[in-house]
Amino acid sequence: MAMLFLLLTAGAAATAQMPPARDAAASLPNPRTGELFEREPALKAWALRFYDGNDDGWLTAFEAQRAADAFRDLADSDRDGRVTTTEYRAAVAFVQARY
Ligand SMILES: [Ca+2]
Ligand SMILES: [Ca+2]
Repeated sequence: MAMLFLLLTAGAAATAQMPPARDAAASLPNPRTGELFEREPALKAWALRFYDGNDDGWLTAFEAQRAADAFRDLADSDRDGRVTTTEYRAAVAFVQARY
């Protein structure tokens, strides 16, 4: 539980402090981003709840990219810029438990 709390705290802080666009390349939508959410229903529900900007029940490429960026920040608990399988699983479990 302590790990999950740290994960939440780090993720929330990182999201709050994250500049709108870190760099131009990162802000371009990745066509494969949607796969992250299609593969994991809990993540899709989370993404729709917080990143469906126009509330139409669908994630556009831009909405999905914002959600994926936020998820990566949340999942990357050691802040090394990469999400390992372990970090990914922990973050999915966190999203499932919390949302
Ligand atoms: Ca939408
Ligand atoms: Ca990491």
